[in-house]
Amino acid sequence: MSAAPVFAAVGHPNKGKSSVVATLSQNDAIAIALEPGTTRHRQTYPLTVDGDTLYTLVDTPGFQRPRRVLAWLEAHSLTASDRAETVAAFVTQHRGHDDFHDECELLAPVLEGAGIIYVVDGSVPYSAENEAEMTILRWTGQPSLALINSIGPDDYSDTWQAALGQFFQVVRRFDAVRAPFDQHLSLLKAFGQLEPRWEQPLERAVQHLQEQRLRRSEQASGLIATALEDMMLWQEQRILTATQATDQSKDALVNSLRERWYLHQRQREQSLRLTIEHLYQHNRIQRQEAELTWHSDHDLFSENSRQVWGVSRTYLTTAGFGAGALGGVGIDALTFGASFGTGALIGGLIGAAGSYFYGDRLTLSALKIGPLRDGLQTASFGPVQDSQFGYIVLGRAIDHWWHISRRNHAGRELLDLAPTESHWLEQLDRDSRNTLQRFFDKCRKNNNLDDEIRQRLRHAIEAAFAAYDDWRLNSA
Ligand SMILES: Nc1nc2c(ncn2[C@@H]2O[C@H](COP(=O)(O)OP(=O)(O)O)[C@@H](O)[C@H]2O)c(=O)[nH]1
Ligand SMILES: [Mg+2]
Repeated sequence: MSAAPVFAAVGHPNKGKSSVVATLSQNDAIAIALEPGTTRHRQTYPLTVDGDTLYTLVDTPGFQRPRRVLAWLEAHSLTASDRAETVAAFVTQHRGHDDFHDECELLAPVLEGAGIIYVVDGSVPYSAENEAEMTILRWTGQPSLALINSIGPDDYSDTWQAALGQFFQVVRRFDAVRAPFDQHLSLLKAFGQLEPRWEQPLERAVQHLQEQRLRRSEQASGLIATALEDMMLWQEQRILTATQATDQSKDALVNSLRERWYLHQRQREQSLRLTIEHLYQHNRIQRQEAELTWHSDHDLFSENSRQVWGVSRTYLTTAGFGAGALGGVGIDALTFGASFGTGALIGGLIGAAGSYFYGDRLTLSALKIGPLRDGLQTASFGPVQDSQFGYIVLGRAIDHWWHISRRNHAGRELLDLAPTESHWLEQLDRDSRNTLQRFFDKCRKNNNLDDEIRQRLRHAIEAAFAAYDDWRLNSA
């Protein structure tokens, strides 16, 4: 089998080279900075699936003095056939010199056989410096493609396209921050077409990446199902001494258990999020984006969360109960949108607005105080009696998964939570909705959950992933 291909991202400083490398190698540890010159030495980032390196990306410093390099090359080349050797001679002669440090760093991997990914910023005009860079790269004779990554609002990509087309066999627009997964795969396929010895390893890479993506979404549905079960069944418990049990008023005890119940649920949701982020190799989201922690408006128990992810009372009392739930009206008549009227599923249309904290309106099963044993008593509180809570947890979990699974590793943007006119559940098939409702019901009654309902829940969540995706695309 051929060795895994190596690609070097090269170009001007500050045009998105490191961003392209981060995205294609699924590595969010790569330095991406506002200041040019963040990358002083080349760095190698392998993309590994199941311990198998599929390809390697090399991040390089940008060209500093391309026209002087080209002048040297032209002065030292005798014929067209010695050009690659001339570039190699340049690097040998200038290695260790301060003047051409960056050029040597970026040319070395190419001379060692790396494919070239030339990254330009389509939002600034093409310049003579670029022409020198492209000429130098062409002289290396290595397979190459050019990516137009637009950083700013202006668009010069048409002139770029024309200019790049004269130097590179393949020219693509590629937004390092937003390019969807399919575009990553399509870049790999394009490289496979450029270089016969890479065709087979890159086909394999595409296949592995597709399998990995499927596997990850299956794992994600399992993680969400487990978290949902934990959170719906959670009982807060406290051991009381006989004196505590008599001294403390029941209200105070309930309040303190309730506070602890909120805290536990927030932490459980947080740990689910971290696990999902790590599953997709996003290890630094919390640190890079402190604002992202879903405080205030985005808290699990905020009114805002209830409005976006909760469901209407009508939905709660009908879904999952089958025909006849509404006094003879068959469930089939309850085609959402049509019978309920637009937005009837949206929890926000029903219930009080204005209160910031929604959590105190959740019903939890009554406080239970166990029998006195050895001077101790167990007080327990929960589980939650409102299925509404389950819909909020689920909606938030799927929304988070959706952002993370589509997030490029160059992404440094906040995760948004845009308000919409319709509820995502409207896109979910009836069976899956039914399963969800049945699951929440069983949790509420603290019935034994068996493997069958767990299995069904996982399938429902997988269906919900797809439904959610449709909803996002349609409401964008
Ligand atoms: N909006 C946007 N910004 C980008 C994109 N690619 C890079 N940037 C920003 O441009 C700057 C330079 O990117 P970087 O990858 O470090 O460039 P390098 O110096 O060529 O490695 C950083 O501030 C990036 O966040 C992109 O596709 N869209
Ligand atoms: Mg860089």
